[in-house]
Amino acid sequence: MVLKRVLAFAFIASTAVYAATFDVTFSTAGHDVPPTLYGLMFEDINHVRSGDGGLYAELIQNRAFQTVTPGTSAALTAWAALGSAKISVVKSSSPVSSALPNALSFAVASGTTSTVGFTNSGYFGIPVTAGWTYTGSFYYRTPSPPATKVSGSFTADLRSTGGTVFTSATVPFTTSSTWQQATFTFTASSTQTSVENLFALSVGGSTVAGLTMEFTLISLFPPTFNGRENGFRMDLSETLLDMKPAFFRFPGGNNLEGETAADRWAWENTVGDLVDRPGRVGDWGYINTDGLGLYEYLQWIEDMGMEPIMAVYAGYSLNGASVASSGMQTYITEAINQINFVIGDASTNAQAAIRASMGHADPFTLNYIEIGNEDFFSPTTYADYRWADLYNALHAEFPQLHYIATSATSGNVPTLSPTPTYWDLHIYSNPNFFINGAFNFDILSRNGLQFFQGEYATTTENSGAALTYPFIDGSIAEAAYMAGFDRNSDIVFAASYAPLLNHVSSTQWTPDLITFSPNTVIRSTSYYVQQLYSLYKGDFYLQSTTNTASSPVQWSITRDTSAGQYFLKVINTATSANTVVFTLPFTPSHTTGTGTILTAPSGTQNTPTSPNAAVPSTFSFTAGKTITYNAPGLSLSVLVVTE
Ligand code: LXE
Repeated sequence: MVLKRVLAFAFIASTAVYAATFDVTFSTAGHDVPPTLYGLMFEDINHVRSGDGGLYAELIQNRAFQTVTPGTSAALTAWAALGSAKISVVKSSSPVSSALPNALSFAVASGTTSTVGFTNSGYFGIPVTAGWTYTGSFYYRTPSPPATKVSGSFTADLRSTGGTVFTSATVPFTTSSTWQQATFTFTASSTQTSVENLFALSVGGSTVAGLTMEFTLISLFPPTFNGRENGFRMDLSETLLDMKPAFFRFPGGNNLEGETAADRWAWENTVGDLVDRPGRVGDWGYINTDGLGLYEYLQWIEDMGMEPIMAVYAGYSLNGASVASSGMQTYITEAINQINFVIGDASTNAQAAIRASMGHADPFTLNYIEIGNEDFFSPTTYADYRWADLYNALHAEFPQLHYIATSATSGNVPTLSPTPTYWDLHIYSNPNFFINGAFNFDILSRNGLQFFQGEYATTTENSGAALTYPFIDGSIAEAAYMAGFDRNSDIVFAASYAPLLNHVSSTQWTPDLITFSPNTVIRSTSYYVQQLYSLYKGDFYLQSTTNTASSPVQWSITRDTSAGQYFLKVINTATSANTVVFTLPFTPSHTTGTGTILTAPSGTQNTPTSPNAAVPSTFSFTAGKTITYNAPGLSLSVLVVTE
């Protein structure tokens, strides 16, 4: 209680110190803004799911019974029988591939006449959208086929849980003990608001009476971003594209590391034909199909106009164990192969040849490799040998790439040898931390080190109360902190909020930048902050009147040199308005300028029930050699001034 009073007093005192007007002058001196400054951090997190069931457009959950235990009810997750059919997951006596040992066994009793089949409920629902053509496929066989072949047709459809069919396709089949692949498409003619829909595969009971069939890799895709096969969800991709992100850090985060080394994300299990991908138990407690594999990530990153910041496993897993020094070679080779898959010459390198066989003969763009993730959890082995072993081997093989070390928690970096140039820092905290931290990078010496703020977010209120969604107070605090990224972009080369995505139905980590359901996308208040910083990044930072960390108002001025535009960002973290008076080094060519502002009352959150509680809006202002701007409480504004 006493402490609270003291803090309250300190707050009142500090706001009282500041006049309501901030005078800001700037010159044309400054430094370049790196083109990589604002991007995305991604891993498959947030059951179910930011990758599977999220960005990865596959609609069928548990499509290939990967990593499940046959015979258990959990193995049937998302599946149900239709009619009198009996379904179970079995270990196939003759699996479709060594990677996919399991299959759905579908048994129909002799004498059956009514319709039988099975359904899948998707990743907490399936969207039905008018005009969408869905592309489906599955493998099937009849382990003990009858002497006389049976031919017939399945019906594949999308239906409500009540049984109303929205769209369907006829899929002919013939019994055979070997695996056959069936493909089909259907187009929805109506949009359903509810996502409580099912995918069904059914057949007349008399056709299959007495038969037992096996099915696996039962897949259904909606139209995907850029029309890519095995591609990404359109609405989520477009939401991310609206941020114009420069980079994509993947595949983790914790999800890189595995609970044990054996469970790590291993690139070779994520490429090639889908039947050759075993999947793995990811680090957030659910199966990763790895349909979203290394190739798919890279193709989409290219389609999105981003560049990858790709992590390689560095011999540390979440159970806290480090690979022994003597065991590192396996992972060094794996990392070299992973990089060769991305940039190797397909005519001479085996891993690059796999890439070419998948459709991308040319190397992908790759500049940054992150060695591990959060190795401050095992700093001793990282410092003793893991960093050096990987860095030395990778640098010898790929000297043109930049290698990022992960073990720094703040500007105080541990000693690694060889000395890294690039460091990834992570911070999750409360609004006051980010407001007071706006000058954290200013105090670092300019000694050649470059920083990636690879993860950061306001995860709690100042009281310590956890957040389910970002709230405006935290988002504006992040905006104050980000003014520090702009200002220090001579040593901060990249920054990304984390985590990026979560499915509204089930989540392990909140808050997240973007929340989605099977058919909706909710942009948080922090999304809009990230978006404004990215869209108005500019290419040159202009030095201006120096502020202090504890000031309720922060600002940053950048320029898009070729457009002759200046971006004046004003961040007011106080709940009441403050005025900023800018004195420009030139007289603007237009007397009226346009600005964009994100502001909302304290506590405002964008949620599934109120997705647009705070969205940016535009405004006009009078532009002259002096610009007086009254920044509302809790706001981020960007004033665009043309030279
Ligand atoms: C740190 C880690 O890198 C991520 O996997 C987690 C969520 O973004 C965070 N604990």
